[in-house]
Amino acid sequence: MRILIISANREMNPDPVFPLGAAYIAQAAENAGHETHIFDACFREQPADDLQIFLKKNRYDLIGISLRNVDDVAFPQYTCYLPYYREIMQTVRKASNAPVVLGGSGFSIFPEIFMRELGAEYGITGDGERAFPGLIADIENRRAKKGICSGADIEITDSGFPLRRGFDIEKYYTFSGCINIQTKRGCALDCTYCTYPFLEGKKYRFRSPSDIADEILYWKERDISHFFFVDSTFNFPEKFGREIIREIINRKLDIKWTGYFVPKVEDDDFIRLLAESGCTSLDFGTDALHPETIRGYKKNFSVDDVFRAAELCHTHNIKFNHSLILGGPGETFETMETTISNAEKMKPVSVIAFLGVRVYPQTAMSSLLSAEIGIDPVFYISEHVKQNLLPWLAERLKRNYNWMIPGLKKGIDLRLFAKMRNKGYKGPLWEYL
Ligand code: B12
Ligand code: SF4
Repeated sequence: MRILIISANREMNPDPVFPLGAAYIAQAAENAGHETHIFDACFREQPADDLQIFLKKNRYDLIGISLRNVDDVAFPQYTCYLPYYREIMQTVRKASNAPVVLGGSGFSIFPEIFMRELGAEYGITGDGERAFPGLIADIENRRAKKGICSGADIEITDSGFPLRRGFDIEKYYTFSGCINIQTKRGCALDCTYCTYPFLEGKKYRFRSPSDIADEILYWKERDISHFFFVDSTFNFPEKFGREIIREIINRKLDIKWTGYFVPKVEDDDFIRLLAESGCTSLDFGTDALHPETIRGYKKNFSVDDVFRAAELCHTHNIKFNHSLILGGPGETFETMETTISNAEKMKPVSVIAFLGVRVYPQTAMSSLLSAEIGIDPVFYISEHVKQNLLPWLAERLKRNYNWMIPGLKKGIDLRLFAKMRNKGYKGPLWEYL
């Protein structure tokens, strides 16, 4: 079959992100013997117009659309991407008769609503590598059932890696400052607001460290040396994180890298090894720094753990960012003040603070809301701070120049970010604050 994969995402904040999921399924379709093409909307000014022209020139038997994001989770000034996805879908319908398959993390969170809103023939939730070629085979054999099917959690031990043909790697490397790599899937933890255990499963599925190192080497041979490990938490379980670090060190890969980390470190040696392997910064999923607020989110660390992790980072010269959620369940101005002042004491390079919790249907937090949770985002904000949250934060953080608040556009200057990338800055831009 002639297959087209459309990667619809065009979000540029904090960086344009290479569409790893779309690349995985394109590779899977190619491996199954199908002629696979890519339409990537990311850097296009007029993606719908370009798509129309593209589809008029090329005929496809099946079109897959990858929906990574639903919205930007940025209260109060949020963006919901559904109207744009509708435009893409309408363009596909106008210019092609091919049936459409939807997939991606955004789709997997709201499959029924996306199917209804976009009117696709098929949808696949979860992993696409096996389910997508399976569906193509069923369509070829005329036994495919319309509607949503689940891509059951596949084994990824030695699944290999996508070669990402058809994407503008150079542009992604310039403007996102890295190439992204996934080392495992799953999160066994249970934070009350988080979709990751639902999206990737609660059971860890690990790639082999040598397969990961082979992927790094593949890119190194193409002059790419900065990486982002997209795992939900790179250091949990820490033992697997160590195996990857050792592989990077033993094979002398000589890279720079970053990723998401739980702010809890077993021992000093781990941070030392991280630095030795080329890790330049850790993005801590801290959320809060008041004991009760942390407990409320069911995090697996204490405030003391975070202080210790921060101290070790300073000792080994590794930069770190705290990602925080301000205004969640039980939050008061007092708990928020504790979180902010504790964060300040740790001297992070930067802090990214989200306001309120974007609630998802599959999470424990959804039971706290009576409103319907849909694609247009619903944010939970504690009753104790609802009234004065924005003026209070504006005053409290007015001199915190290294704090970014996506929902207030504080610290976000996309033109400056693009200029920095043009000048060759690599890694997360917050590292340079
Ligand atoms: C790593 C990550 C980031 C990193 C990315 C770094 C990098 N250089 O890659 C950073 C920090 C930059 C980031 C930023 C943001 N992120 Co983010 N991110 C993730 C995370 C943890 C992993 C994404 C990933 O690479 N997965 C690995 C790939 C292989 O998996 P996948 O994309 O899901 O693809 C599989 C399936 O979905 C499926 N599939 C994919 N496409 C298709 C298509 C078809 C047709 C089919 C059949 C199947 C299919 O098959 C694939 C292989 O199995 C996810 C959460 C998660 N666990 O998924 C959030 C997630 C994608 N992010 C999310 C959001 C919101 C954002 C931001 C908007 C937040 C913000 N305001 O800053 C920005 C947007 C950035 C952008 N430009 O788009 C949300 C999206 C949901 C939503 N509410 O919209 C997620 C799901 C987290 C969440 N809150 O639940 N993110
Ligand atoms: S917030 Fe992080 S540690 Fe908690 S469930 Fe989500 S991915 Fe796992």
